[in-house]
Amino acid sequence: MENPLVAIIMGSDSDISVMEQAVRLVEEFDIPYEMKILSAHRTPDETAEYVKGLAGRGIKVLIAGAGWAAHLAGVCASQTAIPVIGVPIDSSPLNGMDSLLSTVQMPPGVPVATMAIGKGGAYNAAIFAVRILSLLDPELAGRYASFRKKMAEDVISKQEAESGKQGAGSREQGVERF
Ligand code: C2R
Repeated sequence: MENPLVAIIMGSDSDISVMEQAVRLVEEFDIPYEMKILSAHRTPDETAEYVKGLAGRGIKVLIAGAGWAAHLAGVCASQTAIPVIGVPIDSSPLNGMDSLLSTVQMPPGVPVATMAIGKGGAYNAAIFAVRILSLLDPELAGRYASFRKKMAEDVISKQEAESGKQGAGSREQGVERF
């Protein structure tokens, strides 16, 4: 994709099923992006070189997802001044609590905007990127306003449908989204 504005990276190809939630959302907003597999642990030199080049290439936001001891987002934040959004991935026997703490507990001075664990966090990472990019892009801000309006309308229509069912004994199970 030419002139990407968002970079989405992850520590392993095994993270793709989670991080594709972020990809889906940036695509929905027509934001140019690039996706890479890079590991601060396994490919430290390649990761540092890639991240140092982001700002010069016009990339505005970096989303970094990793599981286990997830140092990827923090290491990236140490190598660039662009905002880094971290997604802790629930790939380890600790179900992502290890990744959450290693992503969120950055030492003062090197922040990572840390999302929820797993698919919902990946989805929110992309929404957070949209919010950042919207600051300087009124057209994108307008589309994001419509997205929020639709989200509210969906909740209201579900509430109306639910109150119509009360006492009727026809309640279906909610749809699992993530
Ligand atoms: P494999 O499935 O490849 O063994 O990876 C990845 O994000 C993945 O969730 C297992 C997990 O290791 C994570 N990983 C990190 C880093 N590199 C890979 N946390 C890193 O640099 O922080």
